[in-house]
Amino acid sequence: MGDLFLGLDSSTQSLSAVIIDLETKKVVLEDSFDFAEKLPHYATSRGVLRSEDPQVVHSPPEMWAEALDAFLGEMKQAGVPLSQIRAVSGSGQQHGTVYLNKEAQAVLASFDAHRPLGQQIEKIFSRRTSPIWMDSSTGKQCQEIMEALGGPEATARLTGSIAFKRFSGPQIRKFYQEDRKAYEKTACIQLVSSYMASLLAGRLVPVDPGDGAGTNLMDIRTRNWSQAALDATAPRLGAKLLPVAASPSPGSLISPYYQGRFGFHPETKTYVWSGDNPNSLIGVGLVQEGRIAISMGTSDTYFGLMTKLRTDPRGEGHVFGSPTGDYMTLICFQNGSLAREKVKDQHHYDWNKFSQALRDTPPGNRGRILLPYFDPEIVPNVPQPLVARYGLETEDGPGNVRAVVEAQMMSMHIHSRWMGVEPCSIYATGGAAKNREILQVMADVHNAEVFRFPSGNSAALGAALRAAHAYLGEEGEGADWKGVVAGFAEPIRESRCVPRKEYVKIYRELIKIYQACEEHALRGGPDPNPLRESFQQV
Ligand code: ADP
Ligand code: XUL
Repeated sequence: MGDLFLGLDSSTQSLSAVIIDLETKKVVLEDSFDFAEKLPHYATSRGVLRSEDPQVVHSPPEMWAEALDAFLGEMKQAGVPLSQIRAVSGSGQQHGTVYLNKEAQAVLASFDAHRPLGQQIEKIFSRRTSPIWMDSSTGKQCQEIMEALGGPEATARLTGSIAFKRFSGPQIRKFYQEDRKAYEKTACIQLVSSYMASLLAGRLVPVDPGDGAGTNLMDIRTRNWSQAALDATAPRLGAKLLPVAASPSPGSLISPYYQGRFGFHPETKTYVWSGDNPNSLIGVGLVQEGRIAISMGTSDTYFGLMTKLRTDPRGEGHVFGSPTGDYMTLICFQNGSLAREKVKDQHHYDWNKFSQALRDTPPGNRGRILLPYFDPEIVPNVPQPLVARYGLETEDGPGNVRAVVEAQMMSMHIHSRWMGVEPCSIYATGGAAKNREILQVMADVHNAEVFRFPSGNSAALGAALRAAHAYLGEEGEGADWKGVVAGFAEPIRESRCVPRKEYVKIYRELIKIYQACEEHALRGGPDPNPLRESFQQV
């Protein structure tokens, strides 16, 4: 066995790990640790804490730390060769913020290998729970920040996105406004990625520019915090953030805690973590412009690499930093897997029955449309849950299954037009990418070939590849991205789903109808039913 590299992905519902062997180009481990199932004492539902207000969604940061400890413990027990790991990096769900007090620094530096991590970090938080990307309770703060920065367009030009409710800046502003005392007691604000990296390094680790772009606080061009954005967000915020990490950023040694407790080699390097989406870009091998990937995890995201900066004039999409030093574009749809699951569960289906329903119903669903905003939606902006059906009975299981998947694919098509890319092939990843019937709808709606990857864990794989790339760079062996990703981030040829001409034509029409339904339900547009009925008659 050659040099091993570990990539972790601290996501909404679980912590995942991928270990790669760079010499043999093999994935030697792929595993996942489910928060709600393994750590029920945090009383989360699928990793999150909901409140009565559907817009407020948090998670306990202690749970993420306990998961890291318990997961590594499971690996040690199972005989995973942790001592052969040369370097570790990771992915965090983006935008979530962790609030640490002034004790944090000293506690991180003195972890005791004889005691579980969870117990040792109990006292480092100035806020017990972390608002995460599903939280949409900061509409007011978004408006205030954009006003201070000269409007939505100016905000997007400066930070890569207009102010988004889930982004870290608006969330920090809300915390400052609602709990000033706790804000003052906060010595350091971390993102999920930099918090997890800090637990591994045993010191406070900075945010990387890829994830920093998801805060509305970073100047997208200089990749440093923007003083104007900091001032628009909360007083003295700059003093509570470490400077954005340089790219590439030097590694540091893993905390001795992990040697003592799990048998890591004392020279194991840790590298700054990034967001799950920037790492997924690497995990699906998008190190050059021109292709698009769709990740279907808890959220659905549509993304690609971009060499020249371009922002979305409608303000729905984002520009993040790519780990290659370029940019990436991304659009995030909140009602991804959770909406598919909602429909599946409402009709008491399992995934096999869900797939069967897709096989049993005709593409175009005879013009029956579902707007599936079971949760508040990010794109398009839907502040409160809203489920609308056009010509579709609530009880019709197969009809609703097809309608939810078609809605998601058509929405992606409509809201990604600003990117100006008509992809001829799409890389699908995330938990739902294993569902071939979903991928066929994706191919037909987007008129593009769709490929799946051997690993559904593109974010964890991307993190392992980033660790390898950074390590080789530091060891003087030099590493180009194409060489590092070759043999790993390659789609399964046989998974190819080809768009079918007759259905592409149907979807071209249905997309117009879907757009009319969206206009009707969200912006009081004209009744789309006459359009729908004429479609049904063709
Ligand atoms: P995250 O990383 O956001 O936690 P994952 O990428 O691990 O999410 O995806 C998990 C999701 O995959 C589950 O919530 C589930 O809805 C979905 N999933 C699992 N199996 C299937 C399947 N056969 N068909 C469709 N979706 C599936
Ligand atoms: C991206 C986004 C989500 C999270 C959770 O902007 O909000 O994809 O990163 O995975």
